[in-house]
Amino acid sequence: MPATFNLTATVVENDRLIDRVEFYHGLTRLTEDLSPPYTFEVNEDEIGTHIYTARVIYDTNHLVDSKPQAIPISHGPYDHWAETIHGLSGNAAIPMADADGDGVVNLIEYAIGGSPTSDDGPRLPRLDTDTGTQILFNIDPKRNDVSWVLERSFDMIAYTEVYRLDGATGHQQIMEGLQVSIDGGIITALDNQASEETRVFYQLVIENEG
Ligand SMILES: [Ca+2]
Repeated sequence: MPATFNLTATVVENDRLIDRVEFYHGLTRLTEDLSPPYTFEVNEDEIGTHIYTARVIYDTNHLVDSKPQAIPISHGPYDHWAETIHGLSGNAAIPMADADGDGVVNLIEYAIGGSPTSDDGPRLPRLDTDTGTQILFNIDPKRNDVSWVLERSFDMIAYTEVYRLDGATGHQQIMEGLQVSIDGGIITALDNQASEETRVFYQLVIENEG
C-alpha cells in the first residue's frame, strides 16, 4: 500500500520576486510550482526513509533550499496505524511501547480498537457477574495480523487457553464450557466452569503475526 502525503512549502517573500518552488526527492526533482500555495502530492511505496526538500528560485537566478524532511515509509498495518494514523515515531512507535502512559502497550491498543495517544481503559477486558461469569473485551475486527487469546487461571500461576480468535481467518477455538458471542467488536465469553470455583482469573493475550 503506497503512502500518500502532501509536501508543502511556505515562502516568506521579503520583497523578493518568487519565481517558483521546486520539490525534490533526494536529488530528483519531482515538480515545480509557479504560484502559492506551493504543494505537491507524493505517492511513495518504497520502504525506508525518504528525504524531501523544497527549493525556492527567486529574483530570476537565486535559490534557497529548505531543511531536508525525512519521511519514513513502512508497509506493515501496525506501523501504518502507529506512525501514519497516530503520528508516533522512534521508540514510541514500537509495539511494546506505552506512548500515552496509560498502562496499555501500543500493540494491545491496536488489537482492541484503542488509541496509542488516549486512555483505553473502557475497552480492556472486564468482568460481569450479573448472570454467571462473563468476560468482555473489545477487538478491532479489521486487524488481520493479530490473534486474541483469552487465558484462565484458578491460582494466578498456571494459565490455560480457553478462547482464541484468529484475525487472519476469523476462526475461533472455544474451550468446552465457554459460550462466546461477538457483537459490534465486543466479545463476550460466558464461562460456565468458573462458577464452580471460588476464585478465577483471566488474561487477554495479543499475538502479533506481523
Ligand atoms: Ca498506551
